[in-house]
Amino acid sequence: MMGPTTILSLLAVAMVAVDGRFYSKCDLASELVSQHGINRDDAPDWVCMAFAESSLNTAATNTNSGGSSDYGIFQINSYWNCDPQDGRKTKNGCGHPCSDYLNSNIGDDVTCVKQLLREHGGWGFSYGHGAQCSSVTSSYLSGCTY
Ligand SMILES: [Ca+2]
Repeated sequence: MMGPTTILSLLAVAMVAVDGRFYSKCDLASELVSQHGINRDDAPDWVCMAFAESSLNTAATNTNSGGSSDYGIFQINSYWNCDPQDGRKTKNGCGHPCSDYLNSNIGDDVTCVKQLLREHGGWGFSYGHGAQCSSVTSSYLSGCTY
């Protein structure tokens, strides 16, 4: 059942999607493998993580309790991994303005997540992956061609 609160939050997500794009699971898997060098065997983890973090919306933003924000399809964090360009000094580990992680080109987003995977030795940096994807298998993308 979708109550009024659910419908309002869906509208809120839709309104910030103006310059972004909603992927399907299959489209994202296909693009990751064919254009961004992701191993086919790793595609379920990537797509599940993105779905958990953003519902596959490249324009998704969320504010964290500590005051930082998360950006885009992989919810890249403004304190650690991008520059919010609002005067705050941040670590900006991936070296991009956070706004680069809200558009429909996910190439730079993928590059940042690849860097995080190397630095952390796996998906431990992603709350969404830990919560929903730790036992994901290829069946997550059954029916997809990728
Ligand atoms: Ca981007």
